[in-house]
Amino acid sequence: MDTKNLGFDSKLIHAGDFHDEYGSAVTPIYQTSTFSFKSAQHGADCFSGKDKGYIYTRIGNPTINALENKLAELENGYRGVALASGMAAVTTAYMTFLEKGAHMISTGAVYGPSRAVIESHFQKFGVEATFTDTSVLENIENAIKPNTKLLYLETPANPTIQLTDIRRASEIAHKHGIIVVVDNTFSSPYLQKPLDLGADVALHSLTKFINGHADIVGGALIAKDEDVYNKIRKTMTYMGGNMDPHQAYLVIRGVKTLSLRIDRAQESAMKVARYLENHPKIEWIKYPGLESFEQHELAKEQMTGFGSMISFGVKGGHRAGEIIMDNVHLATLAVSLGGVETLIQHPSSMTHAAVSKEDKLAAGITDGLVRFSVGIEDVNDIIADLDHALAMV
Ligand code: LCS
Repeated sequence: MDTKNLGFDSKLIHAGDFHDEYGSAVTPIYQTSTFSFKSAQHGADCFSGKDKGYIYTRIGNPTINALENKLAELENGYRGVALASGMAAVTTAYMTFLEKGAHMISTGAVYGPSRAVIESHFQKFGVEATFTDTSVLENIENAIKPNTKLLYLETPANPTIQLTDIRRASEIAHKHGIIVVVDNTFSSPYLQKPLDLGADVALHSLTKFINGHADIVGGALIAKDEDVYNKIRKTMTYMGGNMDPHQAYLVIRGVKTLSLRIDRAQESAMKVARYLENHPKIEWIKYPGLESFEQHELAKEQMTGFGSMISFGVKGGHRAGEIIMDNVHLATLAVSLGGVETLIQHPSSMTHAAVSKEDKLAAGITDGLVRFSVGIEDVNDIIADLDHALAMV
């Protein structure tokens, strides 16, 4: 079925999917590492590209390709590459667009390991990086050098929820021939489409909203055109960060309910955010849906919804945050986000522990910051849980 002209919800269900010769209702799992050739000539033709037949699962697999095609349609991209984890997607993007002596500019408040891997691994190959507050466009302009090859944006950023204007940042980068990669994990294509806003690649930790059920780890890169796609595919195939067919099958299953899950979670997140905003023990709160959020207008411009990620600080700093985390019962104290269950965590000592204290503070990741991922439980239960924990402070 040609799904290109269908609506987003229909694409969630049908895009990329195929039915086998038995009429399977869903895309089957091709749990095989390799594929037999019909003849020696056929094998040679598959390798030369003359025949599009499958060769080996690291290079390509029908179940994995079905997911890649679905994600590409959801992001309005050319094609996608699925990977073993979100970090495999991050490092594959870095490997593809950086080289010896290259410089990259990145949002300062990115997921901790997305920053730490540059400092711990890529710098030893001569890569330089500037981590800056990309919500201020002049910071991007000022950071550009003759050797800048990559602008890496995370918006909303983990865990500060800071937004970067994807359209204007991409315009600046493209004037200098710089590739733009946007980590779209916090929004998913249901709420934000980086490629439509001018980026070259949309990146995902599929572990989060897209799979949505906290039962797999996965990642993806979706390219805006064939040239960018071919470069990414080649890096993934050589580096070997491919997804597994069973993992792909679970993501295909999980993503079908993406819009239903996000609709519920963000409706609840708005109520939770209003509750926290009015609570006397809350010092500050960041949620793009609140009028008090300083980039509320940008959120309305580039996102179609405000998502379900909230950051807040409790009066009393880190110790007060610890009391909340130790006294919630419905919310699970765990890293990750974007699943059907509500999660709470402390970025400074958990997800961003690998980033130095000075760099964390410069990026706005303070000791008192608590991150809350609103799930799809009854919102009254989520608020009652927070209310009980806040009473303990
Ligand atoms: N990008 C973002 C924005 C993320 O939040 C994460 C993981 C990744 C990339 C990496 O994806 P993974 O390899 O884990 O699939 N974020 C996590 C977090 O905030 N808590 O635990 C993992």
